[in-house]
Amino acid sequence: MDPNATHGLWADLYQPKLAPEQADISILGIPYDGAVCSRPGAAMGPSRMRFWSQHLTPFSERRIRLEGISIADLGDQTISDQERDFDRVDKIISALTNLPIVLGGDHSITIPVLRAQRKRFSNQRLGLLWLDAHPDLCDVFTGSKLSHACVLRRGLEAGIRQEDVCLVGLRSWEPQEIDLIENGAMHVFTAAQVNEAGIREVAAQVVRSLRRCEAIHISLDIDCLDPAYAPGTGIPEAGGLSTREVITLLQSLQGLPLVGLDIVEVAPPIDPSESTVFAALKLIMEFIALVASEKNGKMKG
Ligand SMILES: [Mn+2]
Repeated sequence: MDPNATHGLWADLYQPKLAPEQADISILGIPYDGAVCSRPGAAMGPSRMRFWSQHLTPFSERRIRLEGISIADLGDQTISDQERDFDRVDKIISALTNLPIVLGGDHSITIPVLRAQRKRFSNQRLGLLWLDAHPDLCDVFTGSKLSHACVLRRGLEAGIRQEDVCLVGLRSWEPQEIDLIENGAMHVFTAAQVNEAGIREVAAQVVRSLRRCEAIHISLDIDCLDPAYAPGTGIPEAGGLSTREVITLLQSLQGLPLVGLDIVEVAPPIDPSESTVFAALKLIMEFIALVASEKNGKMKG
């Protein structure tokens, strides 16, 4: 912990005495970057996000008070054998009674997250908002089905319907992904389309698509952002979204039935200014603000 911290863990929202099942949100770190092809470092993501979370205030940027939200931090789950340990993560998340925020790690850690969410909401239509430079739709990549380039493909296999997936920020493709992107039923919004149409228009289309869903998970690869805003990531893809655009997109989800977030590919060792860690934390706090507004609204209503 940081002796110079201005706030407690998770902007004072962490309540160590609260039983995890009584908290609104469970935070789980998965410090694993064994599925990347180059430039590792995302394994350090959870610890740096926790560290700097003690310097955040319990407000959203629009001054929504977050203090009514309680967070249980379940610590980290170590991955040494992907297949075996992903099953363990799947079981942990499947058993949660509150809303998970999962900290990567490389994007492969989202594979058990999507499987677990699919099970938790098995009787409901599960939507997925996928914020990423990459669609991660490869079947096999560098010899592995559990590569960080195969995550969404595994999610579809777990039963998430293509028409309930919105991808925003895309700008890089593998040959084996093209057929699904061009001929599939997913809603694709490239970074270029966001630039041309404007984020408010794209956000409106995303909301229109996801409104049909009864539960919505967000998978946020920090490389959806332009490397100008998030240079500390394994594959910094030029031509990306601004932090401002992603905040606006998140804020426009107000009122939708959000059930979880994972935030991945934040790689502190290649992020000398740590601005990428802070960008991730900003987006997490804006997500928590959505949860807080929903809770406040329910209490009033
Ligand atoms: Mn990516």
